[in-house]
Amino acid sequence: PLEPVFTTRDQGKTVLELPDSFYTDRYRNDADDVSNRFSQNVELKIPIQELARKPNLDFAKKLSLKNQFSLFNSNHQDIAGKLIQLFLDAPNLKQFVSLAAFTKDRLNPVLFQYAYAVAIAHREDTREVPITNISQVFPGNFVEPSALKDARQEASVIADTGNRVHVDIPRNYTASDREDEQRLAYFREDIGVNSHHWHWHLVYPASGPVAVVNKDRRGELFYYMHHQILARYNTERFCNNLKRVQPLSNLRGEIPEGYFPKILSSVNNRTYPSRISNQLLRDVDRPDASIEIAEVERWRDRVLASIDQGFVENSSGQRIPLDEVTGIDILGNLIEASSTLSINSQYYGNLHNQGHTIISFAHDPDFRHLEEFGVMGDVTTAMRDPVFYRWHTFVDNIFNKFKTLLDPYNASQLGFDGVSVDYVEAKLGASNAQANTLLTYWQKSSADLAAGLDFGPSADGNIFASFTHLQNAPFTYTFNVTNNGPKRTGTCRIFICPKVDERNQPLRLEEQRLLAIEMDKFTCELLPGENTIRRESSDSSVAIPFERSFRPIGAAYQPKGADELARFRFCGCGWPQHLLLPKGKPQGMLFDLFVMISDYSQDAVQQPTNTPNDACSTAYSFCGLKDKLYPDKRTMGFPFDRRLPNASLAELTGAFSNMAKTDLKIVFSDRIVDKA
Ligand code: CUO
Repeated sequence: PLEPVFTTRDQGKTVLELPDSFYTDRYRNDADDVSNRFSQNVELKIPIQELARKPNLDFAKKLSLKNQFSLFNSNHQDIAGKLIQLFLDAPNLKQFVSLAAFTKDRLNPVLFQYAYAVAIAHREDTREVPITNISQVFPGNFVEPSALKDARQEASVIADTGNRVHVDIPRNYTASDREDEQRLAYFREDIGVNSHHWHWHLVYPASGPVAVVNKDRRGELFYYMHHQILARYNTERFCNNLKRVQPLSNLRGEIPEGYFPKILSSVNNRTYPSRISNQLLRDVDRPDASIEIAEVERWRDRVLASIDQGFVENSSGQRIPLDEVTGIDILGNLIEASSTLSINSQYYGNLHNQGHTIISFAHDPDFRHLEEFGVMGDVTTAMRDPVFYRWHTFVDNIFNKFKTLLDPYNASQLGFDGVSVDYVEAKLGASNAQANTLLTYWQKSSADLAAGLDFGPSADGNIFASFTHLQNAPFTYTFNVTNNGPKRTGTCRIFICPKVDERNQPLRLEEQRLLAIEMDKFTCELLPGENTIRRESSDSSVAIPFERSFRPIGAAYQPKGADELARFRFCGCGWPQHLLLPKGKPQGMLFDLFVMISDYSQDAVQQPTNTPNDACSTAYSFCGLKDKLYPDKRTMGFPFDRRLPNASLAELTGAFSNMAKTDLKIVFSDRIVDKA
């Protein structure tokens, strides 16, 4: 019998030479150019082991190779959980590779890709293995399809020249400017935004083996990461003269926002279904999903009632108090819901996930047109749709309601005796730059999408997609801090808050705190006397650089040293650095730049010993640390996650010497800098 063999071309592209049970095998004796792709022309052949035991894959039967796979669908979640378990159970690396090869072509490709990536992220023996960015595996989910057609034509023409093909992804291709929501398309359809979201849900699966799902403060991070996305989105709306997102609280009304994604599904070569303007939601009754709106409403009411009562009930009827430390974590897992961690999924249901499901099937709720779900059904694509932010605002409001019922922070929680922040600024690198004026602009960049494009003879890493995205000029924070005490450690927390809304009306502190954007968080040593703290914007604890998400053009990027290499390889979770700042306005838009230094002795987390050093999770504010506890003991979003004792931000910083703020102006320049 044939021994399965991996064949590897340059640029790490891997294809399989397959035994006869694989469907790709059909191509073997077809035209030369096709068979070449699977056999000859290879630099390296890696034999793989026979499987010790062939797995029974019947558990995945319900999801055919051509169905869309959704992480919001409970059946699909179950299937994924079993596949992840199977991958984790492989006794060693060789058997894991064989198992991956065996399952890859037998299972739904998106299911496979998800479970395989989760397994790589969680197996001990694959710590060093890179997870290819989702935009590179399934570029159709990110790129306007006519651009792919251009690429296919180009690829066949330049097959032998070795020139790189540049495919231009057009801007503003999903709607015209008749649609107000289109002003935010650059944010919603950003490749970095969507791949971050995919990666986050990969690192924090909602179901599956407990060891994989049960991560420190997972539910709280579900709340906080999505809350921060909304703070950023709302602020971005102000920059574009749009009002805050209205929560989708009423599932019985029309949804004014339509969305026509025009991107390809990864499984059936169709474009994702669209949702017309003013669509009504209906009960979903399909072979692949069934959920009544009334059921979701019932779950919503139960969750809200529990928040009012201050406790939830677990499945044996015990009351679990929703306290200020663990309450948000319990609610996060129960509202999302994580089927593995929800305290009582029978009673509280699956509120957030089933909302995604109902919305994603709005165009064909009873399967009469044989249509699959829209972009809201998939974590890879959901953030493209304006309704994503409406649904998540509804979810976020539930969390915020809980937080609002807690006591406001008091002086002992907020203060840091003897520490005073005397001066704060943020400044661009140029020597003549003005303090506290920052700059955004458009930039054209390239990403290599070849891993997911199989275009015949030249499909060997030669396809680059150029796209235009928002960018910010790098800047440095400088803070002067006086420490009237012994040497000690602080945690420096940096936020920016919009000062006014879309109509130029000043925002109250209670509104500002819900819109506060976390920019960075890091520990700092404070010597007695005066200290100057400097920090680069590129070191942000929320963001990752462009190079981390995509293989950059040519050989230009060479990671320096083992540490950087490790980071480059497997760290795709993190907000894209190019969207670290909101866009601002051409005439400049004012923000409050807020800095707080809290007492590290109250923030510190004792990490378990013997956890391997983690080069990866530099965006720990949003993504945590791999295999470790969340590295900040305060509740996420501190100090803006709860009500504050003062009437305005100026009063707050006036009352606490360890806080300071300054006006920050963000100026947007409407020109495109071409890096592609
Ligand atoms: Cu990330 Cu709704 O949780 O998409």
